[in-house]
Order: sequence, then structure tokens, then C-alpha cells
Amino acid sequence: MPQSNRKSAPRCAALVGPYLSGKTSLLESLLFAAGAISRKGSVRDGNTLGDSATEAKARQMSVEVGLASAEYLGERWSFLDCPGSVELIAESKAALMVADLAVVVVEPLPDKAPLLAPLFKFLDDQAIPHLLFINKIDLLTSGHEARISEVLEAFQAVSARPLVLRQVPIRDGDVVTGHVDLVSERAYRFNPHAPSDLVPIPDTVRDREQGARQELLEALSDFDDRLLEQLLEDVAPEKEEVYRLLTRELASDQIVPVLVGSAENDNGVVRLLKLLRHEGPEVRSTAARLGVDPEGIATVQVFKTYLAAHAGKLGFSRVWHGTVTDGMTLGGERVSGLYRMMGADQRKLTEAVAGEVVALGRLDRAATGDVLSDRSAPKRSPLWPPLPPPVYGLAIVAENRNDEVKLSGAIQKLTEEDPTLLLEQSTETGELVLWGQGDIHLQIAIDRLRNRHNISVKFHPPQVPYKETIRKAVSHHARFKRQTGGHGQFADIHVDVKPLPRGEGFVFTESVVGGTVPRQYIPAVEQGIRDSLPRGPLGFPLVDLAVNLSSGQFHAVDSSEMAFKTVARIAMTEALPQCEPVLLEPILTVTIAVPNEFTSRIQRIVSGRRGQISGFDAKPDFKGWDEVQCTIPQAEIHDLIVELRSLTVGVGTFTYRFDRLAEVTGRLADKAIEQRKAALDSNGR
Ligand SMILES: Nc1nc2c(ncn2[C@@H]2O[C@H](COP(=O)(O)OP(=O)(O)OP(=O)(O)O)[C@@H](O)[C@H]2O)c(=O)[nH]1
Ligand SMILES: [Mg+2]
Repeated sequence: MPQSNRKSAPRCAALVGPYLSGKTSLLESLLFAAGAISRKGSVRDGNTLGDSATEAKARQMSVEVGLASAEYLGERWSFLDCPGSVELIAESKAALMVADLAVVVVEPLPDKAPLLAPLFKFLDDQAIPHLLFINKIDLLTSGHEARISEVLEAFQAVSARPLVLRQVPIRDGDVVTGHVDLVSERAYRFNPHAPSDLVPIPDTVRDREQGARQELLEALSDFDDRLLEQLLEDVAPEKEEVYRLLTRELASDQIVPVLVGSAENDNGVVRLLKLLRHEGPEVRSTAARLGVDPEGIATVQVFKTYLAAHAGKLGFSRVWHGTVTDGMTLGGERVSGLYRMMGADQRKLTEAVAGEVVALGRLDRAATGDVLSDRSAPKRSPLWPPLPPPVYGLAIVAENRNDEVKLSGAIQKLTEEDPTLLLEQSTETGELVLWGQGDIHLQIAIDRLRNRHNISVKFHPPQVPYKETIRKAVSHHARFKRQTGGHGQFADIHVDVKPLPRGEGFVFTESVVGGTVPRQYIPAVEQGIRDSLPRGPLGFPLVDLAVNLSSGQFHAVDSSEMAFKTVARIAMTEALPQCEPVLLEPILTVTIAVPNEFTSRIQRIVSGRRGQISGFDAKPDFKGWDEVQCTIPQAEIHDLIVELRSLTVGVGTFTYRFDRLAEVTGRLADKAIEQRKAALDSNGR
């Protein structure tokens, strides 16, 4: 309950939770309940405020954070509708960082618990106050879903903080028809798409209500001795005191209130709004949580960068301190355009006070995560979450050759908006590889290239940077002699080619005595040999071999640098096929992280990819998770993330680094060599 009649500064709530749990629907319902929109859109019809992007409508899923704002009973709220996909998690984390609290929206399904674990962990690590909104309560009717108590038990198992039920559902037979608020002890009957009716507490719920209320009070009494005494002495605590404790413990992320409702039917949404209003933490405490120094006249923090078609670069930002005005200087740049976002609409503002979420126009230097003030250059918050390393790549080429130049510029723009997207121009394969968090993530980027930049691309799994080496030492004699018209060309050399241990690269030596190859031509011989390294007899770059120039012959008139360079290339072309060339493939050291219930099944995935497990251990700082160490050939890693996610309801992940090159022979090698030959032929090389 508000401690006084003083109105709160603008606050901000992020809607987060697993994929398809109903966050965008809930945003729509919240805005409708607050009177910010007069007509509700639906995800199905593709007309919600949260999913205004073309790519979101096409997929009926959120592809980025959606922003909206509402005034509820005279107080301003900004809502950040986060995408649920694990592949877009960085976007959601950034929004969570600047929110006063998170509303974790989840379906009433116990098997969603593993998806909540990493989210709860992030929220607790960052001490972000959060509540749970168990959505789709209407589905509890269809029989196969569990009861609220079972759902809660499953979710509690993955939350370090106590989940405290604030309402119990009222059922009529199998159908949830309303709920009882456990603090006010008021009962409400749901009406579809209309405010609930206050009703007497039905007798059928009374026992459950009493039991759940007792649990709520006991949970709170862990944080308050006076309440504990009252409970022991069987004294009923005052309602105001219970609200005060609930507000305090939510703000310090000690408890997680749990509400039930249905976004689709607008049930339980006004209750949620009221809880936000009375118990939602203030911007001051959020700024303190982030350690933001209130500097100068105004301080803001950018949590998302958006390149709008007309307005140019927009920095979606939370105002931490002071008042921002259009035209003022922040982080050393002039704010040119100040907007409040309502889905895709920008509403122009002249100023924004602390607590507001605004879009700042044309701050070119500011990046996502930066704190800007009128006093200093952009500063990155030390608490800002690190970006997840890429786990999936696709080689891309413009469908229209004329777009090739435009392509990297366009991708550059996408990566500015989404720093988890990376572009690599592979020096080893020559391919342009787009890296990200998964196939959906990259497909969204590819759609954006088409929708926003009018560039269509083709894509395929990136090539494996195979190498080749030799197994046998060979001594070889080569001669280059040509007589054309005037003076000819002549060079003659003896070389010893031999394999080196893995990782030694290439070594050139010479042991010429008596000037059989004159000093001035030796560098040309070395150059000729090096020129033949990028493409060995199998078609791949050669590594781990040594060549020694032992002797040769020359001609006083016809020998030249060019002739010695040529003879060196000839020597290599003739010698290498006799050296038993062999294909080398890169092997990666991989660390796979999964909830430990899945650990035993990782073996099958790894061995199915020609990998080897070297050990596993509990993941540090991550209760209930394991880390499996293994090596896997790079050729087998492309869609590892896809298989891993399908095994682990989406939460499993991995990191990797190059370990070594290893010989491959047999059918796998033949196939790689054949493909390489075809690729080189088609490139006319
Ligand atoms: N039965 C029922 N369906 C709902 C409810 N709320 C949302 N849905 C449906 O659930 C589906 C997903 O809803 P969204 O609002 O897009 O879910 P989301 O959490 O925003 O999804 P992402 O942003 O893609 O993670 C849609 O088909 C909604 O119509 C509800 O209360 N009851
Ligand atoms: Mg959504």
C-alpha cells in the first residue's frame, strides 16, 4: 500500500518468461486495462503493440523488446515486452537490467520449470525484483494440466527465492472461475474481457485460502521478527503491515509473489496492475541497484539501440536521474529527438523525467548498456551482462551479385542493433559467416536484410577449414628449362620435403654448398615453395611440413629469380603427391552446460558427432547444472546447439575453442576432398 498519497515517479516493468507464455498478450491486456489502448489486438491477428515488427508478425513470436507506456491511476508505467526465445536472451537481459521489476509470465505447466531456472538465476544474481504471473489459467480446465500447487512446486524447485502465492483460484467443477486474494481476503469472479466482480469467498475455497494465507504469512515472517511473534501467539497481523513487508521483500528480491490469470481473457490483470502500483519498486532503488552515479542535470542508460527507417539511430533509454530535454547534450552528443515509444509509434516529448523510458534520437556514439550524462562521455555499467558467445553460424552470399557490397554494410547495421549477431569474413575459407544464437536468430536477421535493406541472401552451413599435411619424407629433383627466341630460362633444384609434428606450421631451410644455387636466388626458391602452400594436392592449405633446399644448378645467362621461383613450384607440385598427403580436420574443445537430469544423455550426442567426453562436473555457481568437457570435430558442430536444445527443453548450451588438427581418412576425408574439388572447379580456380 502506498505510504502516502504522493504519486510515484514513472516506473518500468519488464515482461519476461519462456517462449509463447503470453507476454505480448499480457502487455496488450495491461494496456487495455489501464485505458492506454481502446481496442485489444491479438498475437494471432498480428496487431499487438508488442509485436509490431514485420518479422514478429510473420512468426507470431516476439523478435525484440517491445515498448509501451500507460498511465494507470495517475502514475506512468513503461512496459518492456521481452522476447521469450532463448536465442534472443541478450535482448531480454538488457531490458531486465533497467526495469524496476520483472513480471515473469509462465504457463501453468510444471515441465516449463527447466526454462525458468536460468531466468530466475539471472534475476537473483542481479537482485532484480520479480513476480510470477501464471498465465493461461483458463487452460487449467482442460484436464491434463496440473493443479496450481503442483505447478508451484515444480517452479519452486528452480527458484532460490520463495515463491509466495498471493491468490488461490476458485474452481467451479473443472473450470477456474475466479480467485481469492490472500492478503485482502477478497474473492473475485472472472468475467471474460471485463472487470471481475467482487463476490463472497465460496465455502469450497475457504480451507485452501486459509492454508495458503498461512503459508504466505510464514514466508514473510522469515524476514520480520514481529510478524513471527504474532504468528506464534496466534495474533492476526494488520493488513497494512503485511503489505508493507510484501513491498519491502519484493524490492530486495527476497520473495517472489505469485499471481494467476489469463491475458487472453483479461482475467487477473487489474489485480496485477494494482500490485505493480502498490508494491512496484521505485526508479531510485533501481538506479542504486545498478550503481548509477546521479551526475549533473540528467543521467540515462541505453538498453537497446534501434535504427529506425526515418528517425535514424534511436537509443532506447531509462532516465535514472534528472530531466532529459530534446536538444540537450548527453554523453557528449546532442539529443536530436525525444520520444515515448508505443509499439512502432514514436510520440514526441519535449522532456522526460527520472523513471521514464524514452527513445533518444541520433546519439551515434552511445552503445547498448552505456550510461550517459550531461557531464561525461558514455560509460559502460560494470554490471551489464556479458554477451553470450555465438553458437551457430551460416555462410551467406547475396542472391544478387550487385548487392555484395551493400551486404556487409547492412549487416553492420543489424549488429549495431543486436550485438549478439557477429559477422566474420573467414580468412581460411573466404566465406562471409553470420554468427549468432541459433537458427531462428539468424533467420530473423536474414529477414531483416530483406525487409529493411532489400537484400536477399542465400545461406548454407559454413565450410570447415580443413588443412592437409604429409606423412612421408621425399627428396625430389626438379628442373625448369625453356628456350624461347633470345635468352631462355633455366633453374634446377634438389629439395627434401618432410613432415613435421602437429602445430609446427611450415619451415624452410637450405644447405646449399659451393654455390650450386647462387645466394641471390635462394629467397626466390623459398617464395616459390611458399606459393604452393595454400593449395596442396588434396586442395587444402598445407601445414606441418619442412622443405630443405640441398643443391641445384644454374646458368650464367638464363637463370633468374623468376626461373628459380618457378622451379620451386614445380618441385612442390611433383613431390607432394609422393609424400602421402593426408587431410587434417580441426578438433574443438567443447564445454556443454545442461541441467544435470540431462547429463547422462550427452554421451550419445557427443559420440554421434565423433566426439569424446573427457569428464564432467557440477557447473560452478549454477545449482543443478553440469558441465561436460569433450572434444568434437568442427565438421560435426554446426547444428549441435539445435540437438542440445531439443534434448534440454531449450536451455542447454555450449562454448568451444580450437584445440588441434587431427588426421581424417576414409569416407569422410574422401567426401571433404571431393566437395573441395567441386568448389574450386566451380570458382574456376
Ligand atoms: N488460452 C490462453 N491462451 C493465451 C493466453 N495468453 C496468451 N495466449 C496465447 O498464447 C500464445 C502466445 O502468446 P504471446 O502473447 O505471443 O506469447 P509471448 O510470451 O509474447 O511469446 P514470445 O514473445 O514469442 O515468447 C498466443 O497464441 C496467445 O493467443 C491465455 O491467457 N489463455
Ligand atoms: Mg511476445
